[in-house]
Amino acid sequence: HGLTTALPTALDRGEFFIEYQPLVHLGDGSVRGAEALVRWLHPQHGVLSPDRFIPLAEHTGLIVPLGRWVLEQSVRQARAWRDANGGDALGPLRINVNLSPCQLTHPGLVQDTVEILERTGVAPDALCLEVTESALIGADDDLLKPLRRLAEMGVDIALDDFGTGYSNLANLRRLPVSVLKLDRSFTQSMQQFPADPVDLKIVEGIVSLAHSLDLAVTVEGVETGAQAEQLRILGCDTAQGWYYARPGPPERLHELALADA
Ligand code: G
Ligand code: G
Ligand code: MN
Ligand code: NA
Repeated sequence: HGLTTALPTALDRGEFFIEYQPLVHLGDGSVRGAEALVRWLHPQHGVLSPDRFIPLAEHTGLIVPLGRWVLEQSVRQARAWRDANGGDALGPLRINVNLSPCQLTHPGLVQDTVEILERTGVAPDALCLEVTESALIGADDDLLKPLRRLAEMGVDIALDDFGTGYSNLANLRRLPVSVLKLDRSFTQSMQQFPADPVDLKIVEGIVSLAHSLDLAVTVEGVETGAQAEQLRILGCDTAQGWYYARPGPPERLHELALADA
């Protein structure tokens, strides 16, 4: 239908843009970075969320050039924040970028990433690539190789939507990941006070396992101060959610980072 025919030329027409949602340190509340979230400003339908067009982009193959564009824009933005901070005076703001499974199997991933980091002068450890847990289920060595290469360079790999059903905790050891992003459903179950005791135990167990494997834990979908406090007590490291900020323009992220410096 309409979206399918408009999608292939949307990139050339400059109709995509990126919003940034802060990642906040749960211990001290400081802004540590942001996740890049792509949107499509469609000439007739207005702003479309990625759920509306990422599956289409994956199906048509546009996800490879679109994903490369998102990566380049986001890393450029991280560089711009750094420059606006007078170097890293406020501490480096890190950038998280989502990777679709199709990008993982595309042979240009490592080289494109290296080139973008070199062109922008951004250090690999300022970049975190988010891959969903389901994309890596049963992943063979060929699929993991590019991620391993990137991890060896210092790029962080995060397992997104972690805990949504397929988790094989033993499998974690063989994945080149350094961050677990706990799925929003865990945060939602911290809504009631006291939270469900079984959910508390599960999160406690995941955090303890993650830390014992040297992985950091990020929580998504934090909407209230009570959730943030509960997750902080459970030992989670970083949080993201409407309680802190909705996804927004890059200037907003910089204001938030300055405000708490
Ligand atoms: O806030 P939001 O509606 O933006 O995100 C919806 C979903 O779209 C999330 O699962 C997010 O991971 C995904 N998403 C957002 N931006 C990108 C992107 O640049 N690439 C890919 N592959 N997924 C994205
Ligand atoms: O990559 P991922 O699937 O985790 O993308 C994050 C998604 O979560 C985006 O759609 C983003 O807009 C959404 N989101 C971010 N913060 C919140 C929140 O506090 N509550 C809810 N319900 N959704 C959120
Ligand atoms: Mn994500
Ligand atoms: Na997620």
